[in-house]
Amino acid sequence: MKRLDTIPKKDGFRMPGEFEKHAGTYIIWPERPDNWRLGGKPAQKVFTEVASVIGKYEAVTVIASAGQYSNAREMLPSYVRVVEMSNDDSWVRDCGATFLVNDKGNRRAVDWSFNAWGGLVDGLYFPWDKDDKIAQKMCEIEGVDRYRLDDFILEGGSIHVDGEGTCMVTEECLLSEGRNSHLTKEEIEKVLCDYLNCEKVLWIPRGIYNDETNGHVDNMCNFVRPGVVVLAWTDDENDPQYERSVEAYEYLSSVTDAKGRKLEIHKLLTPTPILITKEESEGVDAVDGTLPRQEGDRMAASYVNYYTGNGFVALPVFGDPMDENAVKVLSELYPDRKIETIYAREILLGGGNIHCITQQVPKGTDK
Ligand code: KQY
Repeated sequence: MKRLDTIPKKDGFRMPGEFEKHAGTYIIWPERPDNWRLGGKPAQKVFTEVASVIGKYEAVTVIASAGQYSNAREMLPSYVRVVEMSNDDSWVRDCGATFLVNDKGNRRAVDWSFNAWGGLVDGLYFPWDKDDKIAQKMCEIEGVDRYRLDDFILEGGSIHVDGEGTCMVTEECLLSEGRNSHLTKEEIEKVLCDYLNCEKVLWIPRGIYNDETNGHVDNMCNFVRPGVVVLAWTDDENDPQYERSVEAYEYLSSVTDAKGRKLEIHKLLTPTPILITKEESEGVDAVDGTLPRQEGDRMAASYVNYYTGNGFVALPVFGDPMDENAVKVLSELYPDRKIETIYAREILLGGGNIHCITQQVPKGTDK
């Protein structure tokens, strides 16, 4: 498949909203022992559940390393496709391709540069070269040409779009030192608008407290549909999350989207703070250059990190009293989709959640 040197916006390609129809989704099988406890065994069970649930609604492809291919194939149901591909970790939202469509239903993709959330400044592991190749390989499998940006670092979890010209990001992440500090905010905005085909970028100040991705928007805020967002929220003024949510709410209340609409904002209460236990911490290998997992560290837990698929929402839950509220809020916001809950503490312990481990491929005219 070809590498393209033109601009998606000029070529008539746009990133669709995640709530638009999918051809399928990708997941990468977890195994690295310095991020996933006990060599990834508990996480593999939960990834299997995520793939199995999503696979009931849309085609799922799981990427597994050569060493894990047989194990993944054995654990996953036969309706999930497993392909062998080298990787550094399992966050396909971030290192995978960002797929685009045009009005005819043709598809292309953006292949951003990936540096493990901050490179040598504050990245989470080193090296990341295998992950940086994942998007290209996904494009080969899907048969789509790609726009490769060698000089622009971006993770898929740091953007959300409404498919109608609006992109949403956080300043904390997109302006972080380890990504594109050679560019101004205006220059970054231009790249986003050119490559996602947007007219307006909404800059939420910060994401979830203690989020090791420098505050990815996909843990903080999401488009339910154009003009409607959900925002992670706490009413506890003593929680460091409080001022982050309040400033985001005030910002989102003060702006309009690309179509000039005021946003309808729905608050999604976060779970009670989730801390790493001694046992969980002891299961993770300590490796120089990888973020350690220490007992008592607070994880960046949020219900906003859900995946929106064909006819369903895959929602992480934590065995917390707030789980029920999240199901209720999302059931009302998505009357036509089934809310599928998955107990996702093991994914959270790796530093993200269901949205971070999935990457949708939009439906085209060919698939
Ligand atoms: O939240 C994400 N999008 C990914 C988190 C990566 C964590 C790596 N340890």
